[in-house]
Amino acid sequence: MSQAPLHLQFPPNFVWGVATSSFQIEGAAHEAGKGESIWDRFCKQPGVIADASDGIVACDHFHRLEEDLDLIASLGVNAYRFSIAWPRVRPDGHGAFNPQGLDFYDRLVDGLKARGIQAWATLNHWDLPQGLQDLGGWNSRDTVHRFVEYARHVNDRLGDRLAGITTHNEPWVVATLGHDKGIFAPGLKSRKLAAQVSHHLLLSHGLALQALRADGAKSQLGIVLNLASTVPATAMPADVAAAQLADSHGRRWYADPLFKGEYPADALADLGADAPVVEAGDMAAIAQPMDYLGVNYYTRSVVSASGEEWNAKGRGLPVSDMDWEIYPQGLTDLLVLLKNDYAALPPVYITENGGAFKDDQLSHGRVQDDDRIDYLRTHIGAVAKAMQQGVPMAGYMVWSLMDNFEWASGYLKRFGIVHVDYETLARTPKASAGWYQQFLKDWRG
Ligand code: PNW
Repeated sequence: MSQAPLHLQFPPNFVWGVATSSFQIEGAAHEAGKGESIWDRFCKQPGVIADASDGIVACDHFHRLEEDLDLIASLGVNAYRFSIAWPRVRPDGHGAFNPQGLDFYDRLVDGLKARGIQAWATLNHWDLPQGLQDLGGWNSRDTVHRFVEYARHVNDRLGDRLAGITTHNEPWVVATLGHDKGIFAPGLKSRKLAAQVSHHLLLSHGLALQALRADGAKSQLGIVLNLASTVPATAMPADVAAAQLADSHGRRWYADPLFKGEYPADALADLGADAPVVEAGDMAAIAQPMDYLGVNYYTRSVVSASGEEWNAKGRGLPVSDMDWEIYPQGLTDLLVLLKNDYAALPPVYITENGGAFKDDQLSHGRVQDDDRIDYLRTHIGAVAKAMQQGVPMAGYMVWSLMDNFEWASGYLKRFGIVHVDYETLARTPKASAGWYQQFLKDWRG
């Protein structure tokens, strides 16, 4: 089958962007009245961050805003996805709002507007105010209401210039990696806690959407889920069943409430006494219609009944520097599955896609990251393929604009299309940035 060149497969109104998050790039952890976040606190725990680093300086984006805005513009993207640090806006999460808390984002949003770039703001990319954690964090139903207050405050001040507002980034990661596995902040280890946290995250999403709509919000409103295409390791019935249950705990646990107003029965049964407390009206609130769904895709998930980890590298399959299998077909499969499973599926944005690679070394002032170029090209191709199969695709954003604090991996894993030298904080566009720039130039025609 002959195919048109990749750039011709996307319509003129397609949204192309790069993405970041506040804790991973901003630094200025104790400036301009910012309060402590659970990630500031978590990083102080010995042994939890691979290089024992933190986000106190990170990429120093807070002090390099103009330079970074020019960098974003130089790529030729028409959208930038960033997140707002909740503890900058309301330092302890429940007391007084910080009067200067949104000044930085005000300048960011104006700077994007001046450059003709859409602003897509995420309200919660994991940096919960520590003051709320001290009151129970996402396990407490009160946090749901504090989130709605914060969302309304942001919308009042910035909403007129935001193309999109995302309530939460990857609630599965917050619930499961933060509250069950304990490898992300706040570092807790209880399946029951994680289940309640997931429900409160979803509920706060729904209530925030209701409140923002009542306030007359003009931005597109939605949520971002991390999703993998989940397949059994073999055709054995036990593996098939295990993959189905894993898909229910990962994808359907979030997408079913959002689009069908109910938790998947098999995951609920599997949780048993660990299932969350759900109050009357919660499920209807969660199922507010959304203007879009954001999907973060990195790899597929291969599941076996034995619970054994699928070792893609050991099998000679291509992997990134995170040892995540590089599998673009999984993105097409996932998107088609979403279309088939959810009649109410709104426009879909890939809000994160990218990788950390071993060829990220700066040498003679250049980073020749051919692996990343391959990754981006094939995954953008996978998006085009999904679109041809009727999935309502609306945009694609690369993770990430620049190398940054990769959570438990610290600064050891680099996802940027722009290299950051953590000694000098100099930014150097990698070969992949040049590739993306040229791709977008071709697309604009
Ligand atoms: C996402 N997992 O995190 C986040 O949204 C980004 O902040 C992050 O930098 C990026 O992906 C790369 O990791 C994830 O283990 C972290 O399944 C871990 C997982 C998924 C997503």
